[in-house]
Amino acid sequence: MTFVRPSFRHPNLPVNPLGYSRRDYEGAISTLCAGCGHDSISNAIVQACFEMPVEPHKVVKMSGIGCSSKTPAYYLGRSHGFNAVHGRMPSIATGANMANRDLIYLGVSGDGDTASIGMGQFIHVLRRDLNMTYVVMNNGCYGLTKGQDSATADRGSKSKKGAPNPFESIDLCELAIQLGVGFVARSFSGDKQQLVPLLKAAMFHHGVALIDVISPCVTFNNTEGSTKSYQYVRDHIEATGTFDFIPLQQEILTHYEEGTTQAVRMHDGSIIYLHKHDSATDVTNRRKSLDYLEAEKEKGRLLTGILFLDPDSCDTHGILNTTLQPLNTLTEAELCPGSASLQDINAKFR
Ligand SMILES: Cc1ncc(C[n+]2csc(CCOP(=O)(O)OP(=O)(O)O)c2C)c(N)n1
Ligand code: SF4
Repeated sequence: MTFVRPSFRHPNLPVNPLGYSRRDYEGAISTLCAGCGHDSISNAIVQACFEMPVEPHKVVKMSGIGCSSKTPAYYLGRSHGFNAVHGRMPSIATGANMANRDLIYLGVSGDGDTASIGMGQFIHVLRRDLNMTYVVMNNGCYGLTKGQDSATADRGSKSKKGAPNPFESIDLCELAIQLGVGFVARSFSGDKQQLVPLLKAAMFHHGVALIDVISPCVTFNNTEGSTKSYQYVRDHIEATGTFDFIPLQQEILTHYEEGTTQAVRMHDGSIIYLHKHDSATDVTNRRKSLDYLEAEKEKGRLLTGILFLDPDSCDTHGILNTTLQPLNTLTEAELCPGSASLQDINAKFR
């Protein structure tokens, strides 16, 4: 049996301004369980990259290990890819990004891959503010190894087999806001309308952009007692607002009523318009964002949308003041300017 998509395509498929059809952003046929939330996220990634549009060869897709980390095989078949070992995607992303800052870095991971074995790598890539989009496909369990509770499973939540989880859960978004991340969002795999613009905005953000996507595991964690099931999420979801992402090159047609809209200009001039449900929502204030998240949690609601946004954040290259030219294009003479230069550098540290 083959899972490779046939290359034949209808000659009149619609194309984006770069001349690519949606098919050019797809990958192999998914082997995940039918109904798995991760497949919906893969589709949203394809849609976002097609619509933005990005050149497929300008994207680097990376992951660790897990059902979620298998998904890069199912999208962006013409992009660069690296499937790291369990929980180690951030260090691979850091190395690649340091060598070539000119590409778009898209990492996907699971809640096990990120919040358990990969927690050390995760928090450090956040605090270093690597210029990448980091998507967590969060199902509250280790799907690939048959559904054990993960560190994001809520206390008291119960998967298909086993007892209610006795431990406190880790909220990846709160952690990211505390660590100074400039773009923090939460979404639901079943909400493509919200997820696609979120992905686009995240890829344009300068610095690390975290999107925690609740993505139900239909095989092991979609039961009545689970807080990561389709039913539970649908019953408890609340959004900071609906929003539009307008890339710099695009004509601005959006119009919202005064007083209900927050327009945030991104680093490159693109704009995010947040149409707020509640006029008290201010996603650019770190403390208020944390309060809002906690307040909704107390009400038993799952807050989605953009949770925190700092349009002026600076990525690792900016923090380290590296050259604008990608390091992998520097010549030997530029990289090794000679022992006199080395002595000068050493002298500055004495
Ligand atoms: C070093 C190491 N330890 C443990 C495993 C076994 N293992 C594979 S995937 C996984 C967890 C996957 O969970 P998650 O990241 O949430 O992804 P999901 O499958 O739920 O999408 C574990 C524990 C492994 N592959 N490597
Ligand atoms: S086991 Fe769960 S996470 Fe893995 S593919 Fe199946 S539904 Fe998705």
